[in-house]
Amino acid sequence: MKKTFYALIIPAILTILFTLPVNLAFSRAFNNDFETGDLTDWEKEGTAFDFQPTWGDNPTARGRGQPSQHQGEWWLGLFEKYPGEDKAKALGVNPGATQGDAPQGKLTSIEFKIIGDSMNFLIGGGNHPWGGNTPCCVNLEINGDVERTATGNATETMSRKEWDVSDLKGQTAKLVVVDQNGGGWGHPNFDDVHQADADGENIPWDRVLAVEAQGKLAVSWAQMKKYY
Ligand SMILES: [Ca+2]
Ligand SMILES: [Ca+2]
Repeated sequence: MKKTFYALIIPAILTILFTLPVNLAFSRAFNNDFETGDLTDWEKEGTAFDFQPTWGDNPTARGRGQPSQHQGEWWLGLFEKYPGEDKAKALGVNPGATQGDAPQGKLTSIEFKIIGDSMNFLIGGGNHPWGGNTPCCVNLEINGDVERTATGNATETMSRKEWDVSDLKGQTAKLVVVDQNGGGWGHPNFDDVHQADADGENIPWDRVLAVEAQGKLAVSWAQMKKYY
């Protein structure tokens, strides 16, 4: 009787021990909306993202007359320089502070599998398309190729745009926020990106990343070590 008990219980415990941490690790969410208040899951280059994400409706705080219409509390507003009360205090800046258009750089997300039919996101800022000399945009990259791209419409106010990605299903992609423009309206705004199913329902990111985990690692070891 005792032998049977151990024969059953030990493999069960081992199974739980070996599968649980893996499932926990891969069922985490993606910082798709910057509500961590930092750039977790994203890698920055250049200086444009040094004070991102930005907190609250900073364009309104500076009297711009173009409310950001961001999701939650945090978003990428590359003209702004208000990275929340604590960081702003340390920087000696007040609500409404700006860094302007001059800084440039790019921000690249972790990789994820495309499992939805579409992707949607909030975008604003400059209208300098990819392919021009000084782009300011958000790109969907697969194997280094830009498969989809979007820009703002020369207003700080973000609106929701959508890409049809049904033909890209099963591929591994990443998002890249590009600021290669130091002139007028030389900044993108971005927030709250999702994949959606054929009915237009957003797919939770933990499900997207879990699918990725069955094939290859959703994040690099360097990123894993950073978050766990
Ligand atoms: Ca947000
Ligand atoms: Ca810029």
